[in-house]
Amino acid sequence: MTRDEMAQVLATVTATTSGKIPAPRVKAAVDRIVGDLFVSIEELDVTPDEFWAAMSYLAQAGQANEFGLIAAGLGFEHFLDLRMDEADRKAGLEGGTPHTIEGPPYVADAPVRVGEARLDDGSDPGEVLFVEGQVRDTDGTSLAGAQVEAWHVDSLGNYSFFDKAQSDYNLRRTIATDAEGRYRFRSIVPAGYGCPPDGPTQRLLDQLGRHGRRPAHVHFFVSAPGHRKLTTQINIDGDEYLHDHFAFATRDGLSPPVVRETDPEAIRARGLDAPFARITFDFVPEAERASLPPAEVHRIRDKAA
Ligand code: MBD
Ligand code: FE
Repeated sequence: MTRDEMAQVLATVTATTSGKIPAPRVKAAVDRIVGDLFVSIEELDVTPDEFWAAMSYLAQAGQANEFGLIAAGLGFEHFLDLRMDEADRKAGLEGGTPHTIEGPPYVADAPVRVGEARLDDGSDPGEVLFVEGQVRDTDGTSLAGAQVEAWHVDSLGNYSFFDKAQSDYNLRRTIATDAEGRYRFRSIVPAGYGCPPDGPTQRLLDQLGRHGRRPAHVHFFVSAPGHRKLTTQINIDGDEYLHDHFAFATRDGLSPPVVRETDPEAIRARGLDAPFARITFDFVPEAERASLPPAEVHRIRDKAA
């Protein structure tokens, strides 16, 4: 088809029939994307069979609730994160903890604890992990009463809620910082993450010659009054997938050292009988100011019934 002919079809299908446009922003996006796809179909000479295979794929991805995974795996979530970075830079923001993508596995309303929490329910035989640190302002002031939401997978690589074999909110807690702005929690060292092996996302990655692995990591939301909500993750340092990452989420400064504690005294002091891992990580959310770009991303998130 010629360019002119394509422009004509596009004009026909994007014409309004009622004379009013209730959602101009939606219309602008849909018109643009439809036009871009017409061009892609033309230039790639996409056959009707291929087009309908793609439609069927999208339906399956929706049914499996994997659009969040696909958004991460195709780099859209990282791209959006980089665009937020650019907007922050232009607004003169600098010096806080780097943010990175949220990913799909957050579940709202995890139990809240003050100062410290245990995230695992005791049934996971994984290595014990202690994580602790402080929430501070960019000027060093400690932030008491900040909320640190943490979530991660078990030693098999699965998130509670999505994995119904785990107890409710296993490995998910909200910790309010103490008077010195400190938080700490006990958990187990998470395994790496892999996309569900039989799911639509992994099927697509297979066809692209890609794996669906992520390094072991812990997700965080950090919220403090007067501060911008921080969405970030720390990786377990040394993981083989640190820099080969299906969701492109690794950023400098987010792989703190893991200290392996083998000293019998230290082990006994924690009431344990085997060596454990320890990570120290401080969070520095940026102060909120008028006319900054929004820090909080709104998306429909899962919620336990
Ligand atoms: C995850 O666990 C995750 O953290 C991201 C970013 C994408 C998919 C799964
Ligand atoms: Fe994750």
